[in-house]
Amino acid sequence: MRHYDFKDIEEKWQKAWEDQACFRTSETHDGRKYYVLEMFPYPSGRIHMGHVRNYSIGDVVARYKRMQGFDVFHPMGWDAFGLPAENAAIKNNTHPAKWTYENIAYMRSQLKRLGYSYDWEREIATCHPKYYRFEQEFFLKFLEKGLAYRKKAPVNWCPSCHTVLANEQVEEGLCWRCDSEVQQKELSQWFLRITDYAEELLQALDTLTDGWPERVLTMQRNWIGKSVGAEISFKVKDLDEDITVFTTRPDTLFGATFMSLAPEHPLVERLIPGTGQEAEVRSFVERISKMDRIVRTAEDLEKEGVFTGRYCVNPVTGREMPVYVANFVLMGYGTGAVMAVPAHDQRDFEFATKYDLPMQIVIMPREGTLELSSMTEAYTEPGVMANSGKFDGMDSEAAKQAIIDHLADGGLGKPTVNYRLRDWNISRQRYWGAPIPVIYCDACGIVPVPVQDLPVELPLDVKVNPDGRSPLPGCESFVNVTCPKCGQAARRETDTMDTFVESSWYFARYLSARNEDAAFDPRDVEYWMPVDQYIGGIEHAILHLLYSRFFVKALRDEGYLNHDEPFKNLLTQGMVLLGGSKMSKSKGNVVDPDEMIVKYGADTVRLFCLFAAPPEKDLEWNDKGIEGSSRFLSRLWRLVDELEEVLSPVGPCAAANGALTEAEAELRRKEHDTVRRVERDIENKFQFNTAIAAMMELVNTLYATKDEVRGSANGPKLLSSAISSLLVALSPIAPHICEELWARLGYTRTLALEPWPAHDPEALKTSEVTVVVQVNGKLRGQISVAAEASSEDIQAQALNDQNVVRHIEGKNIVKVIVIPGKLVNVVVR
Ligand code: ANZ
Ligand code: ZN
Repeated sequence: MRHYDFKDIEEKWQKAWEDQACFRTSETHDGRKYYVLEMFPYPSGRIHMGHVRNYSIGDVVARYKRMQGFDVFHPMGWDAFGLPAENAAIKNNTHPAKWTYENIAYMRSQLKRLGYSYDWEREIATCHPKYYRFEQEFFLKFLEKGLAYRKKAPVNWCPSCHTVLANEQVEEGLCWRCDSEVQQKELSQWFLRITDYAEELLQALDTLTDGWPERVLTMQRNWIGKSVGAEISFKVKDLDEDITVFTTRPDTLFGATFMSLAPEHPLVERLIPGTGQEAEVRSFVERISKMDRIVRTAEDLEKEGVFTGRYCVNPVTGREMPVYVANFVLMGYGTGAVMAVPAHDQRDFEFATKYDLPMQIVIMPREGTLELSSMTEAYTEPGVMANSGKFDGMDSEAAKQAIIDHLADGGLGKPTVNYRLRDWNISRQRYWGAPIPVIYCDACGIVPVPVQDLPVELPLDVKVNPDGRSPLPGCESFVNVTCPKCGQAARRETDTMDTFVESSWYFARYLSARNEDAAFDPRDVEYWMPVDQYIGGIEHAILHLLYSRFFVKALRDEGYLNHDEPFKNLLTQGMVLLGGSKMSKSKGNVVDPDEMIVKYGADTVRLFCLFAAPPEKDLEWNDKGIEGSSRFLSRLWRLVDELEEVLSPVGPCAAANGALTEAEAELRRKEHDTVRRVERDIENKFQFNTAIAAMMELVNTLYATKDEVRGSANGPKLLSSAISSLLVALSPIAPHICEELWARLGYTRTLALEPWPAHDPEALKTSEVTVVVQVNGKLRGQISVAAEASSEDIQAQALNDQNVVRHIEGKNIVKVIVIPGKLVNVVVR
């Protein structure tokens, strides 16, 4: 009896795979390619259980697809720039680079200890100049094309991180990292014009419906936020000014009774002089501009405003409309002006009620009527046009277009589409990021760094400031340069790029990870892209996945890539919970993967992660569960140990010769059925948990039949075949123990390189059994059915039996009782 010494076994096979370069990517580009990718980790220091789960899922997919004959690409790398490195450097008095590279080294060793089948030759770290050099090149291309631009903009400023945050990094008004309240500030920033791609990003989601979770598609659609409507102009009375609004409801134009402007609207200052309202308006504007944008868009915000003292004119009714400044109108959306229709818009209704402004009903419900005196809220549904001149009686949906056409004739309106999506602010006032490759020259202005001067290397000989401010502006050797255009003294940009830029193209860089001349080799791109299966957390449903989609399209248009979407299929795995909540340091409910590997071995940890829940569901960590997984592997170990002397390398799903006894047939049937089920469950949305359950059943059958079978003529071969099939099928999940037992069966070729066995449908057939059929308790027939037939099949066959048919003819079947394998009783009246 040999002991299951998982530590030695796991080390031994990890080394064997490495020595044999088992997972090296093929360079021949002549197979059926399959690119499986897990979201790369931030090198925070140690991997956590969420990583283990994510990467275990990916590894099973990679190993399984290899066995299925696919040419698999399975790389790993590090999302290595970012704030935590700087914070850690301040705290531990070290350098962000040192901290990052040490973390990478440790985490790489952790991943290796888990036995993941990565091609480590393709490893990338985004903080390496050989990586971000190409990112700087893309930036220069984008700049040339106008896809990157600089503008002064109100930005989200986190006072504690000393940096600007993207909209996506602000969660309910708080910094996503440190939960500080985010402030608004005006700064010159670099932007990527993702809005140029808004329509394509939206439309192309329809091409992903088969491969992406519906939930993620919906989140992206909402984030892009397309609104179809119109822009309509209103003349300001007594001034030579127009107010243009964006509306999704041109059908309500006859009911527009006042106008609401955003406090930041540039017209405000031009409207108020001489009205006597100046002071009141200015103090309101000042107060509201300081308020948080998120708070201002909340539905339950108390609507507030002030009259500007001016009126504009409704272009269809000629009615004068008082112009207000209102807190709920935002400058960043539409035109920053809203035609207020209190009868049909809830915010306008609340506002009009508060300030006693006129209302006018212009849409009637299709059934019944509306009355102003009894309205307690706006009527926002479509209906029939009323009080709208020649449009009266028309369906309001049809009237939208009719009114736009009517306005267009007079040049007062035009159809418009608005998107909620904003351009992507990529400027960060942080040190540990990729430098933005531009130079500011007093004479020449903004000068791009010539491409032959790339990379603009991030200087490493700096000390991080204890208060977190970037050391770059104070780093003379970095900042002071000569202008590439005129040769005069000039200054470098000291902002670095948002780390989401690095993760927007890393999946393509893996293909040519060591190519120093070009970001991508077209032949690699052509063959390997897009990623066939991407796996990661739902928290990236918007940010990372939308930016990556944008980058692929923008790089395609620059001629770097030749496909439209980066990720064909997406699996968002659930969280790992302990005690019902997400594992986190702050809650103190963390299970450390290292400890688990030491205690149970990598195979058990992997097995548990895959067995405890289907991949997209949350997984509750529990000691009983991992003990159970550990016991299963020990049970498998003992089985092979006990049978070793009768086992030989006959191959999985080996042919059976001659007649089989009942026990032999049962074992063979179970073997083939297990191969079939594992394959089916993996192919069907990666249901590893049910696949594992099937393999556990096979182990039970092996234990139940082994004593009877091992001595028979066919026995040793059948046992060898069944165990071989089991080892092949289990090896993507628990690869080390399977390799070890595989070798003990006498195989000399590495299991990782074995093809997936083909089960024999003939072997699945079982003998027939006889079932008696009663009608109202009296024996009326006998049918012969397959032993594994379902109740439905048995019932259908029973009701078709000639003799049974005679006894139920013309009667009502009240119910049918089926006892599979034995009896059917038909109750009739
Ligand atoms: C008149 C109207 C009548 C409107 C009505 C709605 C209902 P979505 O669908 O989100 O795009 N709006 C336009 N710009 C705005 C801004 N900068 N700040 C706040 N609100 C703004 O919504 C578009 C609608 O939101 C527009 O249609 C406008 O109000 C308002 F019965 O115009 B509507
Ligand atoms: Zn110059």
